[in-house]
Amino acid sequence: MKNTLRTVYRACHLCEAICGLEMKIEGNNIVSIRGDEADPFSRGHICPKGVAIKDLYEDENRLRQPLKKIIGSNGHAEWRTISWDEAFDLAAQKLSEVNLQHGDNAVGFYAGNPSVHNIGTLFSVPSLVRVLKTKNAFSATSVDQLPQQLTSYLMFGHQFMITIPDIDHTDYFLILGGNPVASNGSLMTVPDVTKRLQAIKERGGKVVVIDPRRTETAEIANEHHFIRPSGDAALLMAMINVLKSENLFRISHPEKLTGLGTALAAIADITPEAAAPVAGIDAATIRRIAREFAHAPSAICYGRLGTTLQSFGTLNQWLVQLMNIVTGNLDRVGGSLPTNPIIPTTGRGTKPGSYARWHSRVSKLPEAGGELPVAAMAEEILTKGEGQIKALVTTCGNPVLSTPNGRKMDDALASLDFMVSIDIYLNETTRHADLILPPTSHLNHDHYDYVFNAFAVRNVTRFNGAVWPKPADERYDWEIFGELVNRLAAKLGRDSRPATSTSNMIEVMLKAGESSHGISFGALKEAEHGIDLGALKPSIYMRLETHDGKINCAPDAIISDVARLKRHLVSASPPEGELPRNAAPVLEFGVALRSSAPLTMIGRRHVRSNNSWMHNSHRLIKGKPRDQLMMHPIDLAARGLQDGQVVRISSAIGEVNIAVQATDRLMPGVVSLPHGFGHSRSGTRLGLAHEHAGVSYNDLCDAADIDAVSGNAALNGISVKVIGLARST
Ligand SMILES: Nc1nc2c(c(=O)[nH]1)N[C@H]1C(S)=C(S)[C@@H](COP(=O)(O)OP(=O)(O)OC[C@H]3O[C@@H](n4cnc5c(=O)[nH]c(N)nc54)[C@H](O)[C@@H]3O)O[C@H]1N2
Ligand SMILES: Nc1nc2c(c(=O)[nH]1)N[C@H]1C(S)=C(S)[C@@H](COP(=O)(O)OP(=O)(O)OC[C@H]3O[C@@H](n4cnc5c(=O)[nH]c(N)nc54)[C@H](O)[C@@H]3O)O[C@H]1N2
Ligand code: SF4
Ligand SMILES: [Mo]
Repeated sequence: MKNTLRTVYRACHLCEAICGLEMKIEGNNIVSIRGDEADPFSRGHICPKGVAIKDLYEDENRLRQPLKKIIGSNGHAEWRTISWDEAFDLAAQKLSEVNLQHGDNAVGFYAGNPSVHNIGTLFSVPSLVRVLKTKNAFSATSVDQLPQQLTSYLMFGHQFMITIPDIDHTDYFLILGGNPVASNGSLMTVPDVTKRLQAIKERGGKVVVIDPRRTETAEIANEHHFIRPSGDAALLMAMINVLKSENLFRISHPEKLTGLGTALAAIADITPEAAAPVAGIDAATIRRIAREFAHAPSAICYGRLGTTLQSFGTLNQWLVQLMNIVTGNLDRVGGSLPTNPIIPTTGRGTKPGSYARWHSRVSKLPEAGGELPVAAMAEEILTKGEGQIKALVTTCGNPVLSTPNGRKMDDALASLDFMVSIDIYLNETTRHADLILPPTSHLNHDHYDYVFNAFAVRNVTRFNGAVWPKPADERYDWEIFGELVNRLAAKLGRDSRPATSTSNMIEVMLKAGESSHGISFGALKEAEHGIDLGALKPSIYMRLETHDGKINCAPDAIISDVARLKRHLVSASPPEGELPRNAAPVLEFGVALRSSAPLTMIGRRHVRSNNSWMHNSHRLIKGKPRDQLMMHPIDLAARGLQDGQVVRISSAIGEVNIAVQATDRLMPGVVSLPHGFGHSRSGTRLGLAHEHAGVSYNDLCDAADIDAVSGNAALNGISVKVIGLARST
């Protein structure tokens, strides 16, 4: 029978922008993928990753059946395909054995980033953690937005009360440590961000980017200022003090604030002059930006990964919120305000969060939202004693490449008694597993963006059914979790609930939230391009979930970290006269001229990559290499290095060799390396990625470097030395 060509519409599940896709399908073949012009939110926008969904779907390396590791007589691992029944039996048997022998915390759990793009996984994870009763649950949250969630919990009373930049209505957008033009936005679901940023300028507004690199976003902004890595907290404190001293506070709901006096007192001594050397931005500019921000009819202060994945992540996020609060921009149209999704993520029936209810065994890092920081995971596996992790379940994650000290993580995972990974690839992490359980392709299941509808710059919603039913011998992620949970519950004598399908979950949750928007599941399914529910509306002051219904401007845990920042100010300030206040003159006389001087390393993202797992797509990996160490010509010259030369980067804990790329788009003294590479590790099944291996940023990161309040890893702003190796040809 001849296959007919049909068109299906689907939200892209690869990044937070959730673009609508129009896919032409013929039989089992994807004929074409382009942006869905009729999606009211993404308006036809698409990036190269969306098109590369075809590669991911067709990838011969993508796993479809359970794999069991067998150690051959030569000591080498071989993988054998086994039946689902055998696989579930093995997993339940081994995990329950470890649990019964060593206790509840002996089975650890790690969930990575794609789990939030996939409700089948997202809604299944809690039942697995519940049946395991483990306190050793980790996720990519603590190498990402944990400081943001924790700040929302401590100030607003709910970890998911994340305020979103109202990009379409703002007059002034101050972006610290985010590069949405490359990342397509984060904790700001914003398809087509370039057009929306340009629209701010077209309507006479201003976009100001603060970043150690002149990024793709900085290129289209009105203004960009280099900042020394980790200088944001000092900068923000100084700006708030300028506003206070110049009577520029415009607080909209003073009766809804507690602790503002305490907060301001704690930071009062950080003047623009005190912040300038640490931020690398001169005092006059700090004053000017602060004034412009306050005078703009509406303004947004937004800090993303560059402000969270560093030593002062929680302080930064607290200060971002204070900037918005004191200028009346929190909860203002054109400011920073929460969404009102049709399936609520805050309010009744949701989990407001928690903090420090328990601590990790070895480094005593605090729990947050029921999880421990992943910076503690390797040591919790490697350190003997009661509560040691002996077995691990991972899903949607590649902690070997994405969390600090990948080599130690390798050692830790290799030492486990048993490891099972629910994952679609045999990669740097899952190669350590004894068993891999691959869920069916994303295109084979229904899709709903529970998380990203809640973080979008407009209130939007969209449900798309599966492109194809799943092949009979494959399993949905929720089926895999359901089966594991049931069998574990039976072996451990614990309760479990039957697993439900993705659409059932949505239907049930929608009924619970139906009153607010009046959209039925039927109507949602019908609207295959998604439904626009309008611009964000002020509501946070009515929705606060703190015990007194007010914003806590001075949470104890945060205020007590201000002293650490002040110590940093002293230690990080260069000696008088050595570093000019404005970053630009560093080009001529900067500290970087000393060849032995350490450099500060930060990460970067590229639109053709996504964390560690898309380097196996030929559409994405082709073209110029994108894995080099970027360095300013001044720093290259000081070390006698040349563009393209192979260099050795060494940190306190490791070293890697990689080609260097000259660029003046980086602050002198700062180097930039993307994370997610490092595919030369043996025993993976990633043909193309292996050929474009690169090196892993996180092989250089010490797990002891954390944001003290949240325990989030401080992967940006690490100190490295760079020396030349062979000349390039
Ligand atoms: N140095 C440095 N490190 C970083 C960052 C940085 O900026 N710099 N960024 C951090 C951030 S923000 C994040 S979110 C983390 C990400 O950290 P992780 O989530 O641990 O890593 P990913 O590379 O996203 O790995 C995704 C995994 O999910 C699998 N996968 C993909 N789709 C599916 C699916 O549908 N089902 C299942 N079961 N598996 C799937 C892939 O095969 C891969 O193994 O990395 C962090 N690490
Ligand atoms: N193409 C692509 N898109 C992605 C991803 C991807 O890997 N590739 N990952 C997705 C994920 S999981 C996430 S969480 C988001 C992240 O989305 P973004 O937060 O937009 O991520 P980045 O591009 O890493 O931007 C961080 C910026 O912080 C800067 N920076 C580093 N240190 C500092 C500092 O101390 N201060 C300041 N002010 N800036 C600093 C860096 O130079 C960089 O430009 O992107 C998502 N989208
Ligand atoms: S921007 Fe993100 S959501 Fe849009 S097509 Fe690219 S990867 Fe998919
Ligand atoms: Mo992330």
